[in-house]
Amino acid sequence: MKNNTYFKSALLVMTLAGSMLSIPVLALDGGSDFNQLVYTKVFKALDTDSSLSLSKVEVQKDKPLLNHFNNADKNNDDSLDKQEYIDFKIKR
Ligand SMILES: [Ca+2]
Ligand SMILES: [Ca+2]
Repeated sequence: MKNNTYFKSALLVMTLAGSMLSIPVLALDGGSDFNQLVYTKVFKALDTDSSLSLSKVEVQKDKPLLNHFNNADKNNDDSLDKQEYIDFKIKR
């Protein structure tokens, strides 16, 4: 039962990744509703002051995002709203 083994290891990876606040969706296609859901959760977790946007300070934990902050910030207001964040994550 190859599929079963795959499922178990995928679950393990997701559990590990989730505990590190990484993105546990590497095995899935980009742009799915499920990804949107996960990114929404991570967005809220990163948005420590609940301003519904991410400042550079708030994305310190996400180095790849921090490095591409200016690319992700489409309207150049020095913060990422949820849509900017999700668009950036889904494209990668
Ligand atoms: Ca914020
Ligand atoms: Ca912005």
